[in-house]
Formats: sequence, C-alpha cells, structure tokens
Amino acid sequence: MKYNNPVIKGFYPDPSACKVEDTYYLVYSSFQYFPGVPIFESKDLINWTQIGHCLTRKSQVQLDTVDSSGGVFAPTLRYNNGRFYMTTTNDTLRQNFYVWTDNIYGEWSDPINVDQGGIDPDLYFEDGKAFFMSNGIDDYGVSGIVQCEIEIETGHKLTPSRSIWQGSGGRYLESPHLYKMNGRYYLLAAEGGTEYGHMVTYARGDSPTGPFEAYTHNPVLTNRNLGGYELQGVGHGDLIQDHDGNWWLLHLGFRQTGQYLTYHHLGREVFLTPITFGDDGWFTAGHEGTTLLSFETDRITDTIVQQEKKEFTFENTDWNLDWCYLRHPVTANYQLEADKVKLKGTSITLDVPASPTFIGIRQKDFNAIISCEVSLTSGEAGITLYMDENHRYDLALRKHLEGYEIIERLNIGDIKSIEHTKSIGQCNHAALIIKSTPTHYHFYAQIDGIETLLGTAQTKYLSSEIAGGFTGVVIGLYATGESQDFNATFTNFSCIYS
Ligand code: 6LW
Repeated sequence: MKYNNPVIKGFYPDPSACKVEDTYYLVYSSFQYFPGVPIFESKDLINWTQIGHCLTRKSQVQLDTVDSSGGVFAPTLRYNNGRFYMTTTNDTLRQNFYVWTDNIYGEWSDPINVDQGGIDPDLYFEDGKAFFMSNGIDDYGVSGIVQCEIEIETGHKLTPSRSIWQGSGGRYLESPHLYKMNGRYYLLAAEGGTEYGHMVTYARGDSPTGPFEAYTHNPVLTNRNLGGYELQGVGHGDLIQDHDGNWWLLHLGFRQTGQYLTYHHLGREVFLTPITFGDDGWFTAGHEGTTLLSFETDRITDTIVQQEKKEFTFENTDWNLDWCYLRHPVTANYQLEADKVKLKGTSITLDVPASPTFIGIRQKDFNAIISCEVSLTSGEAGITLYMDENHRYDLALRKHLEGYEIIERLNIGDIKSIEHTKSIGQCNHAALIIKSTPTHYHFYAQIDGIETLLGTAQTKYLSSEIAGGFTGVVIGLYATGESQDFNATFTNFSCIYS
C-alpha cells in the first residue's frame, strides 16, 4: 500500500514509541502545555488515535514558571514487566524524571527523579537492570550520550554517569535510544539541531554499556540535502518493530509552507520511515537515507486505509484529549459542555507567559476554515492563533464603553498592534471565521449573516523560523478581563481541513 507522511499532523514533536501485544503507543513533547505528554495508539503504524496524557496532575509536573518552549521536553516510552514507563525532562527545572503506569488508559504515577543531567532521557531494560541515558555531561566532565544504571523503583543511581558515545560530529547530539536487535546493541541519536540540518545517526556495540562503533555512512536519515523539498528537519526518532518483524523509524520532521518557502508554523510532526537491515547487521532508512511524502510499501497490507479526520468540532472532540491549556489552568474558569464552552477571563492576558483563560487545539494542516460563534458580556474573548505570547494573531470580540467591537490583533515579536477593528454597536455576539492557507490567514467576522473581511496576515510570522522555540500553532479559544462570572460563551466551533 501507499501511505502518506506525516502520519500525525501538527505539533507533536520528539515521538517515542513502544509496542505491547498488537498495539503501538506513541508519546510526544508538550513544553508549556497541560496536560503533558499526549499518548496515541495504533494497530497499524499509520492510523493513530489519542488515548490520554501521561502528566495530568500538578503533582507530576511543575509548569507555573515555565517559559514558552520550556517545560516538558522529549519523552521516551518503554514497557517492561507489565509496566509502562515514560521518562522526560522538565527543562525549566533541569530535572530528569520518569512516571509509570500499569494501565496506559489510566493515571500515571508521581514523578521519580533521576540525578543525571542533560535532556532527552531514555530507559533501556535488560535482565532486571535499568539503564538511564540522556545527552549531557557525565560525572567525569565528558559530554556525549551519558549513561548510568538506576534502581527502577527509586531512580537512585547504581553506577556513575559515564559518557558512552560522542556521535558522528554533528552539533547538538541528542535523543539517545538504546535497543537490542539481532543480538547486538544499537544506540540511536539525532544530531544537527532540530532545524534544517537535523539528522538521525547511530552506532552499535556488543554490550549495553559500549563501546559503540559508529555506522560509517551516518547520517542514516536526513533531508538536509533536499533543497526545494517540502519535508525538512527530519530527525529525532525511535525505532519500532512491527507485527511481522519489520523495523520502522517514527521520527519528527516538518513541512515548510512551500517548495522554496523556508518557514514552518505547524510545528514538528510525526513521520514513518521504513528501516532495512543489511546482511552485515547495519541498517539503512527510507529512500536513500531520506524521508518522503509518501512511501509505497508491501509491509502494510492493502486492506489498511490511512484515515484522516478532517473536521474538528466541540461535539466530535474530547475536552480531555484533543484540547490543552497553557501551564496550569484555574479549572473554575472553564465550563466545558458537549456543545459549548464558557470562559471566565482574568487579568492575565495572552501577552504574558502565564496561564490566561485559554483552551486550544493544535492546527494540524495548512488549509483550514476555523470558525466559532462567540458571545461576550465584558472584557475580550475570541480565537487566537497561538505560537507563543509574542507571536500570535487574535480575532476577538471586545467590550468598550459604548458597546462592542470586533478586533483583529497581530502580535509579531515587539510589534504589537491592533490592525483592524469593526464596531458592532450593542450587538454582543458574532461568528469569528479564519480562513487559513499555507502562507496566509484571512480574518472575518459574520454578523446577522453578513461576512466582513477584517484583514489578512502572513503565516510566516508565526513560524519557528521567526518565533524560535519548539512548538507549533495552537488554535486557542480565550477570554480576558476580570469578571465575576463567565464573560464569554463559545458555540458552533469547527475547524475543517481541506
Ligand atoms: C529536544 C531535542 C530536539 O529535546 O528538540 O529535535 C528538543 N530534537 O531532542 C525539544 O523538542
């Protein structure tokens, strides 16, 4: 069959996967968003459904002081002796930790800290031993992929942290994962930074602690030499073996907005690339070491159809799965119902790295029509296309002394301006509509059935190239302005991709 990449669209970076019986599970970085670390499952590697989050309680993750793109970095998901483990870093606190669960559809444990620095922690289990790896500096001052053995019940180190591999020479050696395949140990990593030079590299050895010999043709996967190709920045991934024994790489990458438009605003997405072992025990990846927009493969049967959900509404999404908050939300400010949401604004605006009243869903594709009806009693409420507090476009209703107005506000770094306003007198409700293309957002308001274009803005100013950071655009519904009661009601939300 032919499948298309990305297999998961939108801001789901740093994927890590494991397989238990006939099901694959996948987790991602979540940074300042809560709940933390979304979990997806699949039976066939190409159709994925979200089933929960690993970090659902404040006791598991401290996000209060986390800047945008700080907080929860790249996780690793592993399964050992009937138990799932998810290890990650709170980069803001510089703390590596893991949580566990015996039921992946339920709650996870409180965090168990590990006293080894660096980011992108990994766990490898063998014969009752647990090895913990991250990229950082070891107990002897040597940098690289750093490893120690830990007691899995407590996280206590049983051995000093020791650097086991320095990579192939690229900058930002990260995302280590250790595996045993065909009797040998393979150490997978990413290098080059999570931008256009990103790549996957690996080494192998005869022991889980090394020494490791680098693959001579590293990088095994990169799109960095494919100029004018929509898929870029492929790297950071995890190997997974399918039901038939084939190996695959689930990894991140991004889609730039056009063939030569080197901007991406949807974040880093999930790609599936086939891995092929040679007789010498070294493996290659994808098409001549690159990832493609689609792969023709006989590893997945023709009867499997790659499905894609094109329409997201209040009714067909789950508040606990599809939607997310900035840092720790004050839950009393949200009234979530099957067909509407009521929000209570506070004095915290979208301009600050805090927790404004905001509930968001990731923008998953370039071409979309996003719409929602909003009614307001005080303050301001609407839709924000949110990359971070300094890079976002707001389309909202706002109360002023004489009545109400619609505003389209563009925030690009230090340039903050209300670009367009339209007074609507005493009318306190409107339909807000955003039409999205790869390169532009068009902002409309509809009052009494009449649609008016307020303005247009380029997507590139919300891109990672402009905003920096590690996230992608999230479509947020928000309310601001202190109010005794809920000051905004949102109904008829839809985001339809084409
Ligand atoms: C992550 C690092 C990376 O920790 O980006 O692409 C960082 N790779 O491995 C944040 O997602």
